[in-house]
Amino acid sequence: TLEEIKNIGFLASDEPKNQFYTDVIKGLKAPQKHLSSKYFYNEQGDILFQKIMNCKDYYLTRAEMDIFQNSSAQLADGICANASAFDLIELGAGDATKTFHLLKYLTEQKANFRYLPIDISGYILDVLESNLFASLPNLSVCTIQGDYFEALQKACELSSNRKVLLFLGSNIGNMSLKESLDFCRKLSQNLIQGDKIIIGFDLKKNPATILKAYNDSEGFTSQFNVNLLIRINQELEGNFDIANFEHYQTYDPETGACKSYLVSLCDQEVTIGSETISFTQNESIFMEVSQKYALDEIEKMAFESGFKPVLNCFDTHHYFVDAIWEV
Ligand code: AVI
Repeated sequence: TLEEIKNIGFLASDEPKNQFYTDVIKGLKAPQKHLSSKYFYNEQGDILFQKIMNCKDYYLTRAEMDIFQNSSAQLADGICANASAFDLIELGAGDATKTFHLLKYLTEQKANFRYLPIDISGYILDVLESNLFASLPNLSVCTIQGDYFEALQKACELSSNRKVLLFLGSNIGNMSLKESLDFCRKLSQNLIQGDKIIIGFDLKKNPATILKAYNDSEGFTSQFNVNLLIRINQELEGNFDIANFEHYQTYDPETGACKSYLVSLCDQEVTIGSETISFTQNESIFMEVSQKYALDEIEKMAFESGFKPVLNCFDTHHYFVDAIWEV
């Protein structure tokens, strides 16, 4: 039932805080220091990500918005919205501003579906739920806070409807190539024949356009990265001096990997709880990958993970693709 699904949120949000501590210490003690970008999204991180999405250099959100604003009918056709009752389950829904256009179209078409947005941020889900209630009062919504798979598995166990997953925003780009393949395999294993997924990929394009999106002139991406150090200070008794770190972004057009780092500007020691981490001048912390794809790489990923490609929807500039795959 929807009530049972809702309870998953409580389980997921009880994840022990020391998982964050363990991951941070492990990452900062590795030969190449690294932190996980999944920890970017505290309340301040959500605010900064909103600013990134609205800034002129970050084209991804506008490109995918273009697809949802102008091709919702095509997307609805691709997922066979009128064929049978289905659950539209969105992984990492955020504020669902793009999905809103599809939800509106489906509601107008009287499609028989429920919307189950999953997100790690309870704050964003609360905002989403009240916005949807105000704008689409007839839509059946059940928000689920938590980790993608925990929440998805439970949602799949508890519902016998056909499933359509949404995994938008190039969130898949924040995984390594191996992780993304494993992730898609796990998705297809949680689905059954006839279920579908709409998955958003940022496409390879002029390298300068990509680099600019992650080196925005307003400095939001830099703040977004540094915010994780501030979060460690606040939540894990850290003492990072953020003035001693600088954001550095790379893009490799051969591999499509766009990577962000924080570089230590001096030799320094940072304590986090009972641990001390030493940095040499110019040593980097790898923060995040935002992988860019070619269409043939996307198709290959579909087949290798147990899906068949159905349809590709593009924005006007062909910067971005929402691919529909079927199990
Ligand atoms: C959420 N994700 C798809 C964003 C991206 O483009 O990789 C996160 C982000 N990092 C820096 N800017 C935006």
